[in-house]
Amino acid sequence: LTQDELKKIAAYKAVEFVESGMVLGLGTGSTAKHAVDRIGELLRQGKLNNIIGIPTSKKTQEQALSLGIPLSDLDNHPTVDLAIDGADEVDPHLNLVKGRGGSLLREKMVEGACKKFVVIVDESKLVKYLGGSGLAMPVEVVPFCWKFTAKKLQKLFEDSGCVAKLRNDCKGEPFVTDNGNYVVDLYLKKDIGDLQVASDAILRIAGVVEHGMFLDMATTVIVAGELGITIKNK
Ligand code: DER
Repeated sequence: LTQDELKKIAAYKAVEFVESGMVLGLGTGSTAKHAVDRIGELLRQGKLNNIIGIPTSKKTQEQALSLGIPLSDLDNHPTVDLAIDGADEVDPHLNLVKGRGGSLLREKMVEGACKKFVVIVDESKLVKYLGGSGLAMPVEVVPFCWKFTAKKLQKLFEDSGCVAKLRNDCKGEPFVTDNGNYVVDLYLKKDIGDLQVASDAILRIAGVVEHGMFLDMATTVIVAGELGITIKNK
C-alpha cells in the first residue's frame, strides 16, 4: 500500500465517526483532504445531512466549498462536535506535532474548541518523542523582527541542539500563513523534555503567535499501517 492509500484508509475510518447534524472541524493537509472528500461524497449520496464544516485553512475552505459542504466559523459555532485532521508526528501519549502545512493556528483554534478530536495518520508519523523525526517543529511568529524571535526560540532549546529556520515558499520568499504571519521551523536533535514547560516557554516569547505542539488535545488517533488500522484512544 502506498503512503497515500494508508492516509485514505485512516481518513475514511475517521469519517465513520461523523453523524448527521454535526458541526465538523475540517482539517488541513494531504490526509485530511481524503476525509473532507469523503464527507462531501456522503453528503452528495444523502448518507449524511445537516453537516456544518468549520475549515482550518483557506485551502480546506476552498476544497469544502467545491464539494458543496455548508461552511461556517468559530464565531458562529464556538463549540465543534468533532474535528478530523492529520498530524506530522504522534508520540505515545497522543501528543502531536502539526503545522508543517502552515495551518497550525487555525487548526489549534478549531481543534481546541471541539468535543472530539480524531487524528488520522499513516504509521510513518509515529515517533518516540516530539521533535524525534528530526523534521520541522513549526512556530508561527509575527513578521516584525522575526530574526529576533527566531534567535530566542533557538536559544530556548539550545541544549537540544535546536536550529531555527525561517520557512520560505517555493519562490524563496518568506512563507506567509493564512493569518499574515511567518513560520519559524525548529529542528531538534534531542528530546526537549517536559512538553508543557516547553510550550509555556515558547508562548512567553512576545513575537510568537502559536506553536505546532498539540498537547493533550487528540481524543482518538487512527493509525493506518501495512498490517491494518490501529485506533488509539486518550
Ligand atoms: O500542517 C498540518 O497541520 C497538517 O495537518 C499536517 O500535520 C499533516 O499533513 P499531512 O496529512 O499532509 O501529512
